[in-house]
Amino acid sequence: MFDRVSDSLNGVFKKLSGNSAISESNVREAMDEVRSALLEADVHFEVAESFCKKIMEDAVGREVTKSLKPGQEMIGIVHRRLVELFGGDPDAEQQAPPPGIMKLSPGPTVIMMCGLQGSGKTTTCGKLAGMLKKQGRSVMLAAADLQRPAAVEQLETVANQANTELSGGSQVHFYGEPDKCAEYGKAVGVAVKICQNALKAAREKGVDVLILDTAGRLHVNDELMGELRGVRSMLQPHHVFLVVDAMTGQDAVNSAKAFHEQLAVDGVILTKFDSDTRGGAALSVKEVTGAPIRYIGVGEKLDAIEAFHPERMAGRILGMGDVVSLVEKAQQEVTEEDAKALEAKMAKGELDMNDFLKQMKMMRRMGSMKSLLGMLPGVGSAIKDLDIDEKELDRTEAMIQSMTMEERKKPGVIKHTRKQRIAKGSGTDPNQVGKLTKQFGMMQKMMKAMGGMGAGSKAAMAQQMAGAAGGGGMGGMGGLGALAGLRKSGTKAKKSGVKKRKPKKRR
Ligand SMILES: Nc1nc2c(ncn2[C@@H]2O[C@H](COP(=O)(O)OP(=O)(O)O)[C@@H](O)[C@H]2O)c(=O)[nH]1
Ligand SMILES: [Mg+2]
Repeated sequence: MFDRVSDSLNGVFKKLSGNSAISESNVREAMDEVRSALLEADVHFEVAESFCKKIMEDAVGREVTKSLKPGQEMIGIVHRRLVELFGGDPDAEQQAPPPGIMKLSPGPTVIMMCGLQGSGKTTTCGKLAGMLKKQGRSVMLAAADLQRPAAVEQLETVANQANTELSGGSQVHFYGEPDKCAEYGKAVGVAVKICQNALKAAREKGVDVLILDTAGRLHVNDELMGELRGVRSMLQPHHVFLVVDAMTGQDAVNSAKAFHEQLAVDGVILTKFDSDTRGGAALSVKEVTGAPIRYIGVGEKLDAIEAFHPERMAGRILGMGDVVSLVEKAQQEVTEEDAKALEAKMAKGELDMNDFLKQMKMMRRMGSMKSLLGMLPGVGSAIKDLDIDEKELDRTEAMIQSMTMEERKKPGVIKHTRKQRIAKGSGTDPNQVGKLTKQFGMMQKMMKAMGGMGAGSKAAMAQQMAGAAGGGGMGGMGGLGALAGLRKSGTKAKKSGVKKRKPKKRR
């Protein structure tokens, strides 16, 4: 998402490192470059302008701390301003956790979703429902988009998917009146009526959270805004979330402004963050609309949603990685005992293909290999052009699954005829099976060596291995080693992964 902005900022820091102090002329030159990079990333021009101006003011005339190079000093300054740009507090000792969704008793907490057509409202309803379900809260999704019966059906499908695909105790209910679509556009207030009926149903069922999936249009217009204002004033939702497609850049920001003026939204959910866009919307939306980003959508699947942390995002842009998020993801998947057992096995070089298969499945539930590796400090930029083939992982899984338990424990015993059978069973060829067992042997040795290493060198090793895996082979196997230790070193990473920079007084 922020590749180009990241590159340009890092280029500036590198250049500045050659100087003994930060002078007005070299900062001015640097800021010209940063400004162009931001504009090129489709950042709103006023935002780019004020961002660079603030950094100039922070930097000029500041004596470089003895232990820091001017480049490093500048990273600190830019990091603070990025945190601020995303709506965080750069002076806070510890960042406040992102505000969650209100808990009311008796419920329900009412959430109204709004946004342009295709921005991802319906999908995001399902993602929020899944997130709440994980927290043990019951949810009702209500179809208040009556433009087409298909839109009502889509929400019902999403609610069913959230129930079947996502783990967690509570249920996701659905409320819809598809037959009312015929009245839409003729009678005023059909959508409002349905929302009221849904609220009644939600109260009767005693659900904790009611989410209203409202209609969108291709562009902001009075009719739509009138309808949405009606829903807002009659239902008095506790949260109004605006869903914004990150791919639409400045247009998205302009429409967000219009929505916010009419509906006073309390947060933006930026979708399609996984796409290859330039990041302009993400960098401008808070400054232009005043509404902070609360969640980001990172894929089409229902579990592809993350809470937005300004400080962590700033860290990702500056190539500092986001170890904290990675640790949190790992902690959701691995228990403490599992992690300990695994680490002991790894240190002894006893990790077998069964453990490997389990870990690989766990990791793949956390996200794509590239997105995970990108969260390690310094790795993101190193692998950004790398094409990590997720299908390679499918093949690896299939090959291991075609092996007997004995073979998984000691891949060395696999001889030629068995290789052929495994290849047949997994739709691969014997050479690939041979390559897998050979590489696995190598990895076992490497893991043994890694047992005694610190976290820093593990990350460096993971980076190296990711590079090696890029050409195919075991595609990203290297990341596993580094990830396995995360659970245990979680607290440590929290302290050292994303550094807090104290504000320094200007002279
Ligand atoms: N890659 C990606 N696609 C998304 C994301 N959120 C939504 N989409 C896709 O965007 C399209 C429109 O989504 P939908 O929920 O129907 O939008 P709505 O018209 O606002 O309700 C669908 O194809 C979704 O799968 C996301 O975070 N990442
Ligand atoms: Mg929809």
